[in-house]
Amino acid sequence: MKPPTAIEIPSELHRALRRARFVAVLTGAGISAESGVATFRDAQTGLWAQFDPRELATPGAFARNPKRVWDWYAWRRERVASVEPNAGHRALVELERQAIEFLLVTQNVDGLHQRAGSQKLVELHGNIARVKCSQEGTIVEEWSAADGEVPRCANCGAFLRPDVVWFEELLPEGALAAAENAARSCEVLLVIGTSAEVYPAAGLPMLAHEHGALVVEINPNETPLSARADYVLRGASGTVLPRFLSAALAP
Ligand code: BV8
Repeated sequence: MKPPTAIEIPSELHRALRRARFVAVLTGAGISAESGVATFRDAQTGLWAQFDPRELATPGAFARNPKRVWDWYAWRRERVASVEPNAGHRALVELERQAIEFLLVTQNVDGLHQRAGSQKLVELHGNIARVKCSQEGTIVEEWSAADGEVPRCANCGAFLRPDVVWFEELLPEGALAAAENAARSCEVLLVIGTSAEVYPAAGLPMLAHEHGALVVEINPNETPLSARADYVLRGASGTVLPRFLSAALAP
């Protein structure tokens, strides 16, 4: 049966969320779109319009042109620092407060979930605010570089890089294991604002489904997950999430 795609939210879905002991959430760039942070699918703006993010977010791109990659992340870091979490991020903080067991698994590197107040959270792809030595992997709190230069590690002299997971890089083991355990154990998995195309994160909804969870997609657009989700709430997370959660969690 094709899942309902209207934004009106079926009462059985409200009941399922109320009854769930363990609620898990997987978010992608779409939940930050209403904060003004471009998603990966959005055309990059301005200087970056000519580049495909997937071409820049790779070890090869950094090896070939460290300055271009460093500058792209510096620009994104500034963008993210200048925006605020939105109603979708805040709705998930309330869900975490009310759920008996809860885990938020995010693919996002923008740190907006933490700034909204989410605590039970794993970052599958790192965090753009953190910078590390590209050789030693040690996190660096402060860095400086001559104008236009890529900063270097004070210890070994290697270039610094953002502490994010690039394509063709392994995800942090602990984060992925926690995400997979949550997918296996949860009764409800909300999949919010992701094109469901980047693995291994995109495999989590089916892992949850195989273990009996109710999978709910919240996304204004169709994705490869849509046809297999139990429910699809076809709308923007900043609008749908607060409505869904206030009705479902109402005392
Ligand atoms: C790995 C951090 C093992 C960086 C990111 C060939 C060679 C090597 C690897 C592969 C290969 N083929 C496949 C792979 C695996 C690869 C992969 O999946 N590739 C894809 C392209 C097919 N994965 C990896 O490489 C991973 N590592 O597999 O290691 C390995 C090792 C070596 C060799 C082989 C395997 C690492 C993946 C992590 C990459 N890093 N981010 C950075 O941010 O700069 S991924 C990055 O892109 C994001 O983190 C995110 O995960 C992804 C984008 O996805 P979304 O978040 O979904 O965002 P997107 O823009 O795509 O979609 C937004 C959605 O929101 C849309 O659906 C839209 O409709 C919706 N939306 C819009 N507005 C709203 C909304 N929804 C709700 N409300 C709204 N208002």
